Amino acid sequence: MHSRLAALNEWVASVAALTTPERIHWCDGSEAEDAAFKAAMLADGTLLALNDQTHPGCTLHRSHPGDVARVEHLTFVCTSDRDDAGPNNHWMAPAEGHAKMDALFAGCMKGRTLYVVPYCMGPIDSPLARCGVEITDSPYVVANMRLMTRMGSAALARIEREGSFVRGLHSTGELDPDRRFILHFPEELAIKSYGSGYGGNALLGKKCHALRIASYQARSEGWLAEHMLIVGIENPQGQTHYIAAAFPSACGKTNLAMLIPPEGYREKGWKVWTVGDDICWMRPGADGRLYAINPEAGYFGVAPGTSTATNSNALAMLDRDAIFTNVGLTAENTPWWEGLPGRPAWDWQGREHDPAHGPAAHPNARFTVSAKQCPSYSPKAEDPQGVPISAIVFGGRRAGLVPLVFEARDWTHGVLIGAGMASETTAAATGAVGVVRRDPMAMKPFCGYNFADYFAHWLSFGAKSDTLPKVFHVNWFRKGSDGSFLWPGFGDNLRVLEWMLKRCEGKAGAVETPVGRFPKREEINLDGLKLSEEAQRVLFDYDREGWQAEMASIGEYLAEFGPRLPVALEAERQRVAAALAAEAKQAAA
Ligand code: OXD
Ligand code: MN
Repeated sequence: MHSRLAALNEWVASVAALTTPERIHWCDGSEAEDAAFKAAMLADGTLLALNDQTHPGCTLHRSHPGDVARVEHLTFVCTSDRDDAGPNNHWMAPAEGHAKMDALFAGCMKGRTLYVVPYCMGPIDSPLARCGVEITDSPYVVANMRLMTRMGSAALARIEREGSFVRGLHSTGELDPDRRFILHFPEELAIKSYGSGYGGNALLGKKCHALRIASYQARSEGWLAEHMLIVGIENPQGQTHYIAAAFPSACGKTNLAMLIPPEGYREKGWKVWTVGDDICWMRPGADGRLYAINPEAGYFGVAPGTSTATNSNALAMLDRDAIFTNVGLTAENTPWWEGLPGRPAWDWQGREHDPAHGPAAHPNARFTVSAKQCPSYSPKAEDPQGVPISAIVFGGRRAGLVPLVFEARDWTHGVLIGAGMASETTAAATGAVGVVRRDPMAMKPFCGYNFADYFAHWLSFGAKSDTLPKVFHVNWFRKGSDGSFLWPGFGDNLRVLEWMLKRCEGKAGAVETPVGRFPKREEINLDGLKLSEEAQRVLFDYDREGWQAEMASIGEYLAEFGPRLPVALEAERQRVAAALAAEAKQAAA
């Protein structure tokens, strides 16, 4: 008996009876415990020590080469009614799911330690936070959960007080891709994950709890659990506006959350405050505004491409007490990935680096680090009430059509823009990279229920408040005729955020089009930027014919949700499509 909560003790006992571990360890989250786990992992090779002079407390983990990313095709939502999971999820009946997983879990922890990991998603004293317990046989997962969540005794005390918690059961199993499944039982607030030790498959607080289970819970409780960064932008007058932005995996959320103001902005006093880089839980406050917390306590960021030019805040936080996964190494035993200066000596699999084997770091190589180490970490990130959101931003990787920025005319239109989002796939999930797919609100892999109901839930906020955030869409990834990116991105994205915040304050104009409000070009500050003639034209371009085709394609996608799709969403799409058609007719006349 290790908890005052009988339900927790009983669950741990039943899992132990199924998985037959050699010993059970209840994690308290203390430094001493962490040090002991790390020492054991360094001794058995699970972790490798890095250069203690340059990277004190940092370690490297090399995952199984076949276990390097999220596995969307092996991820299921198990609701009693198949339609509740929707066409956006793989579905399995709950009884079948439990039977399948319990057969895999039977005896799987023989000779291993079963770790009980109580955690809290969100500031420990926040009414918006929610708790869970992950049972795992991976000490690497425990060490990551300690950085990524508020893990240990304080979380256990809250769980005992509240009496309810999300139950996550995880085993690395044999790391056999044919015996790998990640199942969610939202009606039972339960997760079962087997056969992977990697990231979102194994750190159950992150994608499984904070997005799939939480989105389901949020719907019934009247809030939103989203795949969004949260960033505070402080203007030279000292006012800070908070922006929540949804981009698919590996599309620059971490970089935007930690943006360094470009030259000209810094000197004037612009500052950027990082609240979160991946997940946002928001609910309406008494004033009708949406208040957001970051449920996570750390960053599990994509390493390749992170450099002083793209994200010097991230680099600054990675020189101590970070866990690196699948990066390369220099001859000095420091972490290395594509985008960093210097040369790799070893690749992510521990082989002598040979460009013929591909990049030194796996494209989905990651760092795990406490959020508190981020130089731009917002003091408001610990505020139990959350931060008020002024603007919601949707965006994806789109080589063509989609301009740098446009604004929704109202909430319903904003929901359509989010629902119609598309992006090129990245290495964050197994499967083809660079394929454009619809990824509504960047939640395609993460929504724990039918997208049709999710869109209805989003729409429902429109009637509840008239102080909701403005909604925008951005595209940092537009390409020119020679295939190169037209927008410099990174710090210069602040120029676009500045326009949005001026729009929120009623201080900037816009040009109405059927697909949204485009900026007046002179109102986006491009001073000091050397944009090509093509960039200046294309980044702000409104291609009516292209948008007509896009609206038709969004219509085809939304039709997949059948009669469950909210009428108001399809009506909004038709409104936009009709306005485009009318404009085209007028232009032809
Ligand atoms: C992540 C992801 O790890 O989205 O954040 O894949
Ligand atoms: Mn993510």
